Amino acid sequence: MSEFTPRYLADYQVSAFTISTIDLTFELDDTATKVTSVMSVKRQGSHKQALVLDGEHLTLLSVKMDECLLSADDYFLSDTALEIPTQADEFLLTIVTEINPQDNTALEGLFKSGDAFCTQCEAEGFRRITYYLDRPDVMAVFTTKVVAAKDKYPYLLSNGNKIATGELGDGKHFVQWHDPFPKPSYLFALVAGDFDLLQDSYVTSEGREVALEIFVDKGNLSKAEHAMASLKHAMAWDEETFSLAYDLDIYMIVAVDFFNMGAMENKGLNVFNSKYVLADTESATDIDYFNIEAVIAHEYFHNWTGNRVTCRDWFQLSLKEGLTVFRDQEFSGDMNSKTVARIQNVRVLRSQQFAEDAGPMAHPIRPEKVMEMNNFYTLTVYEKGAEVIRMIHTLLGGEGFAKGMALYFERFDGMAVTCDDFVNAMADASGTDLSQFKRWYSQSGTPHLKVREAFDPETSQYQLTISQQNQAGETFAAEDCLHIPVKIELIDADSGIGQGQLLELTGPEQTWTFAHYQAKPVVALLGDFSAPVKVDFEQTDLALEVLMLAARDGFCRWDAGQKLLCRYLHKLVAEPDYSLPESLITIFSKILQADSDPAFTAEQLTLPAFGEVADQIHQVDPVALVNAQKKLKHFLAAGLQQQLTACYHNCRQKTGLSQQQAIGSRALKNICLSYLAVLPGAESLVTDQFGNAANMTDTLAALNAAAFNNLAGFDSQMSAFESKWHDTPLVMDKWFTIGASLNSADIFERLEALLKHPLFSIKNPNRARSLIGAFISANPKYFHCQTGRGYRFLAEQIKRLNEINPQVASRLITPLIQYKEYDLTRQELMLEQLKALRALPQLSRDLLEKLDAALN
Ligand code: 0A1
Ligand code: ZN
Repeated sequence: MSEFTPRYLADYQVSAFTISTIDLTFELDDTATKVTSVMSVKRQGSHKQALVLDGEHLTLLSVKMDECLLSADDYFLSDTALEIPTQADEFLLTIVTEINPQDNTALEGLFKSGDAFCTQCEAEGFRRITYYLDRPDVMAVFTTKVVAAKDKYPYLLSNGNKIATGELGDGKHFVQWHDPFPKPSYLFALVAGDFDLLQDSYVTSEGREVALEIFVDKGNLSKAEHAMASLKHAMAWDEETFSLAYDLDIYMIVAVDFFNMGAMENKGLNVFNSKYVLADTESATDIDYFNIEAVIAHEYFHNWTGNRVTCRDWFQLSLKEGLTVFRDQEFSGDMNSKTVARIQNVRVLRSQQFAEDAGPMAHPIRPEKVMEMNNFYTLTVYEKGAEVIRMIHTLLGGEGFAKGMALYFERFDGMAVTCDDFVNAMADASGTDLSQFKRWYSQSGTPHLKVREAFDPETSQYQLTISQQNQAGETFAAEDCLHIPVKIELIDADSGIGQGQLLELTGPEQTWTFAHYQAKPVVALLGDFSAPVKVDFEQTDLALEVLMLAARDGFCRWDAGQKLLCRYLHKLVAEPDYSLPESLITIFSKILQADSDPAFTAEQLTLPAFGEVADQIHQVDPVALVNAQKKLKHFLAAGLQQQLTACYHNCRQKTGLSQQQAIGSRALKNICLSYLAVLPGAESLVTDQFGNAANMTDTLAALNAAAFNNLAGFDSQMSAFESKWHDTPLVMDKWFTIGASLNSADIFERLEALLKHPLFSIKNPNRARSLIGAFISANPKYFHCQTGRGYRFLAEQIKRLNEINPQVASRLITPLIQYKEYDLTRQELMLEQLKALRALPQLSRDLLEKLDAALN
């Protein structure tokens, strides 16, 4: 079947036709929306090819070329295309289609989120609205008229500026919008509904007054304030950092409850998962606040990196995503603690992206082969893509990078371009040779650095040797060395004073010599995590302890502690009775005493994630790893009990803190609680915090501690929580998540009961993820249980989702396709489920691509 054949980057060809304008009219109806599209089409170059428009799940009502109505004999219609074998070079094409938003549970194209109509067109959703050249390098000026009943849909929104409104008969009204910026179809959006509206305005550095509008479900107005403040911060930051100002007179954000992803950057009309808009201190955690600020900024930054300059084809997705993630990370670092924000990025890479890069769906940040584009909105394209941009920033310096950005916009504003175009602009503007660096776009698999050191007291010379090992790929040979920036710091063993330096590793192995050291210095490697690599370097416990306290680079201080903890987790996995050294207590006691930022101390005390350690151990027994984590946690909790208790109460009593300080203090308090809760007699502490919590961060910390340790108060706390938050969907998502992560042998009966809960709906992606996603990621002990019941549970839910929402199904299958990470028993149990899924009739393209990659 043609829709199931892969596409290759190497086959890219410019479009045979262009569309310069499209005039759309939507007559909205739950089950039969009529879409009329009038397009100016022009042949591009001299050829005789037919016009082939993309279209899926559409009912074609009519096709007109200029004034001539076509009959079914004049075109070919298939499940995926409308082919018009015309010889005309330039014409007006009018197409009328009918679509069914109500039944659109895939949430691509036009769908219903509760009572509102809403669209999602990236990557290839526009073809579910009308027949079109649905590819990012076809850019048109859109005019959109929306017609609907006025009482149910008082707000009718689309991209650009409002140009006309009016009343029609039958209680209907219309609004017409015009977006002056030519754009690809994936940036088209339409929303219709009844909302509360938060309004504000912003005057840009160019003097443009921009109306800022956030639309939320009725009753949620006060929960949009943080999003609005974040938007204004993002607008100011982009002006200050990159001299980029907003370009329309209105910027709208709509929060919806049904959404597959985080948010979407449609020109002038962002559509957001309500999770990334709504917050107040009672119902949202500090992490929610951080994420809202980051996602609001991410979508706003796309206006330049994505919309003004877009992607030539979908293989170039990282052109906009890697760059925009880098920009939002920098913004978050500036708005919060830079080091803590960086640590969070690295945790995501190590615990999830590395596994993706080691699994069957591994791909370069610029993929070369794609079957279903929605499968490539990945941690690799986004997060590793951002690391690649960060390395350019490191190599060029902030000023060089800013010059590169300026040249990029000077050359490509209004165009659809490639990753190479971006790197060339960076190279040309800064006079840096980035030709070798470009290989990062073609390689997959996490590069390995091997590090050796030597010290000669005679000559006072210290030598550092670094080699690189990379995996071969389609267009990348293992011998093709990468250009890797390695930030180091050499700490004088006597004085504790450090010297920083940037090394550029370009060959298979290089040695650097440093003179004038009386004693062997301690090296802090990969400052600020200067490259997305794994490092094999056997530093002693003592060296790591020096780094934990003395490295100037905050990331390195944190990383040394994580390495130490990983080392002992590995030992415990191999030998469950291994007795842990007292030195661990001594060093973490010093960490607790150090006068650091509490948010940073909390990070230092957080154990490496399950996924991160699993990725480091060949064919790990997952339950042995869970037990190792538990043992290490008990050991530290028991050894540090007094200090943790004092620190906990100290944080709890603090008053008069700034918002930032309060967030840090809560983080530290709650990590202390998570340790103390594993000790006997901890119930009262958890119950007390649950009962007295003044915000959602503290409430959830208590509930999580109760769930993790299966404490006696858990069920009554969950009931109290449910009664209080029954009507607040985003908070009930948290409730389902905690229910699914309970450490209790009857978890499977509980999961079945949660699936039947009146508030559970598998059709809502947030809700599906809050239960199924939480179980597979936050409950490794039972997900990986020996009976295979966890895998069976997941496979059953994927089977249901395959027909309802293939994108959600495809994301949830991740741990199963990464089966090679685990021991042979688990591998077999996972394979059994993968094979059963592969045999399903009506398998979606999304799942099929992943299953074939995993099983072949
Ligand atoms: N461009 C959006 C992400 C996004 C991608 C696909 C979607 O639907 C299939 C929705 C959103 C972003 O980077 O925020
Ligand atoms: Zn994005």
